[in-house]
Amino acid sequence: MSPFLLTRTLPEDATGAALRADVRHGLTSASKSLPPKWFYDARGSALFEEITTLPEYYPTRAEREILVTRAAEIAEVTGVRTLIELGSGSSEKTRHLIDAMPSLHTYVPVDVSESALTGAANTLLARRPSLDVHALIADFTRGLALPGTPGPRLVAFLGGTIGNLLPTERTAFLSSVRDLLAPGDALLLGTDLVKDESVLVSAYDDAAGVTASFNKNVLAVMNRELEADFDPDAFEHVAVWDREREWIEMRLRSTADQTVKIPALDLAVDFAAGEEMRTEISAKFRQDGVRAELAASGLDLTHWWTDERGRFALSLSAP
Ligand code: AVJ
Repeated sequence: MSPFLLTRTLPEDATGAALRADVRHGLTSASKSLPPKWFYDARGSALFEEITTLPEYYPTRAEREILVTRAAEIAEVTGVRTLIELGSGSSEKTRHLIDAMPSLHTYVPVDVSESALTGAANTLLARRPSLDVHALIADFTRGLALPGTPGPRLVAFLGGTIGNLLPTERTAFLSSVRDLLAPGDALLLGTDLVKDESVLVSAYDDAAGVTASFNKNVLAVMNRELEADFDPDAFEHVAVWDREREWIEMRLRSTADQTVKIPALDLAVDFAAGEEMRTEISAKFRQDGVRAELAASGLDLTHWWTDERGRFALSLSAP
């Protein structure tokens, strides 16, 4: 058996402290918001997996199509020996990449969820017992310390999750990734593309209401972790396309005047009827914008692949 290592770079209570800080900051601001990372407890992660199977939610299928079609080419042009995957989750799509990478020596999945990491590592090791897996429990938006592994290294950030960051956060994030790369290394980035508003809005407001449940799950997370008393039935799911900034915004709209208590923060938060709190942005991209954002962080776009229907892109860039 090859080694499976699990390294925790987050202190045990880092998550709790970050949640408290984010909720206090987000709910005491003039326009209320919460960062999307708090959707993903066990139920939220399961709801997201369900979203990826919905007819309206095309990004996962479109990205998988590109990975299946291009995996051999990606392996060939990168000659990758270490694959580092940020926000690896279940690593389901990564399987296609790994299967096409005969020279791969080490896989470094990085995620905040320990259970996702061990589950994914077990599945991959069953398929490829000779692979070294060094999983990192880490928040990749807060600077990464990577294990010393053989190059060339490929950092993969899939799913379009970069779209959850604001433009200034994206630049900071891409620059920190750039700083991890040596000559010969590369970044593989998944970005959802700008398209018809109706297609975009449906993807974030599905007929079965799964995305609505996913959105409201952040209320359940605050109820459990902060002893808050949010009533999920007193909020409505909203998904809107911001055509200037080219991002989808998910919000929760209060259906009544109400006051929510958050004892762990010693806080009471007033919501007016109709008031909206932003829970996620999901930016959509164009090739020129991706190229410019990469360049601003010292990365050169070298390859651009889309699915047949041009809905989603994978780009390869190098320092
Ligand atoms: C996992 C961040 C890529 O933004 O499309 C799905 C999350 N939110 N439906 C996205 C999400 C609503 C998803 N990412």
